[in-house]
Amino acid sequence: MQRCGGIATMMRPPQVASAVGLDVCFVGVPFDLGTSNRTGARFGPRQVRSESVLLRPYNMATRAAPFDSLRVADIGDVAINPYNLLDSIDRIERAYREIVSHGCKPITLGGDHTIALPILRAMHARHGKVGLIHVDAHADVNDTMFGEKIAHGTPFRRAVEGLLDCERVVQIGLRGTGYKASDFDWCREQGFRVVQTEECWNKSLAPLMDEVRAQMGDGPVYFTFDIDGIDPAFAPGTGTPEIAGLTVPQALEIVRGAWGLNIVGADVVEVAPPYDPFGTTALLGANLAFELLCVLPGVQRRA
Ligand SMILES: [Mn+2]
Repeated sequence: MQRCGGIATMMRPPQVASAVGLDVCFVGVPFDLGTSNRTGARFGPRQVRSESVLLRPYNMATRAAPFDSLRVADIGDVAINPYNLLDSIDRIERAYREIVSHGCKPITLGGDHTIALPILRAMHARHGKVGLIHVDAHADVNDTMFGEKIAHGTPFRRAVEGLLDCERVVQIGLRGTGYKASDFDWCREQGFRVVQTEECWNKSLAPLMDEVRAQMGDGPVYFTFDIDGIDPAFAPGTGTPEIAGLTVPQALEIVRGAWGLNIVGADVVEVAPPYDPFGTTALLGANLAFELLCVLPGVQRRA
């Protein structure tokens, strides 16, 4: 792992060199070679860490106290190869295989969504096929992009090819314009539940999450949160924004609604600081990473 180099660690917990002895690690993946539109997500980890210094250790809504029962630290960034996408993907997978080999659950700060593929490969190596809670404006199930099998719009197509328990996949917040009108139907044909953003407008998502918990059952679940699932009014700092997205309270309902599941890892991806002049998107990303920490198995809730 690379050192954070004078930049704040995530929520200012200790920075350590590896996942040995940790229950949970924050880890950055400063990679955006897979973006199709605006680059800049490589700067996400450092800006999310910077904004995270405002966060305090207790969740005032759920009373979750993650630092009271879990050993949590920031292990820095995965050293990617900025000149080679495929080599970077291999480096990321190796880094995550190492993390999970110690029984440590990673909470990743991305990075574009391409990184979900090597992370899921490492999750699969440890846990077998996993369920997936996927919040995003996009399905990210293209077979190829410009002929390339690995890009930020293809990770879940690749993951269907052996990494996912497709009956335990939910995609929430999908919207916008597509390459074909049937784009999201492919997901449904695989067994995914697809909740397009129009189904989410103007209502609480707590009832949806009751159903998602039943869908996920007791098996391992990976939680991937693309910040562009949230409306660009709240999260402008991202590479592929789409209008009419989720609200921040809905995002919190989704994450908090994952409480009790067997979550084996999580990420917040696609925060792109060059389009985030006031740091609000990175601040939101930091809070979502904390909220994800708060629903991991083993976190206690104070009376
Ligand atoms: Mn997206």
